[in-house]
Amino acid sequence: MNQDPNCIFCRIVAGQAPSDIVYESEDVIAFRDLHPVAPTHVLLVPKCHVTSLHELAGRDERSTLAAALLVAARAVAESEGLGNGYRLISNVGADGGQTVGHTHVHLIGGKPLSPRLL
Ligand code: DGP
Repeated sequence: MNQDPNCIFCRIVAGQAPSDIVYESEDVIAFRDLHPVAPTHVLLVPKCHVTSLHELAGRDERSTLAAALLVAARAVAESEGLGNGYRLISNVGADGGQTVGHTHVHLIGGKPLSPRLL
């Protein structure tokens, strides 16, 4: 599996950095964000190092990893009791506000969120 030893999320995947893991499958890991913005704030992360969702969509011809991220989102939403709904966000690149260069989707919920994104 493609891994980058300098990437903090690769280090979490490898068990070399601490994290609060809430879900794991063959291809995806999910752990609580270090700086939560809502009662539930979980990061859904492919185990292999791909820099962004844009990059992943270009490589993942059968959408296997993209689908695995959505399956993970559903599982985490269920286990976190988010029956009233939640939000998925993926920041892509510098203008998208991405600060960690390893694909991740934020799952945010546990309170009513504004319909306004910005
Ligand atoms: P983004 O801006 O979309 O790239 O979000 C990156 C998120 O990753 C940000 O909300 C904080 C979180 N984060 C950064 N470093 C760590 C870490 O070492 N552990 C955990 N759990 N979260 C981290």
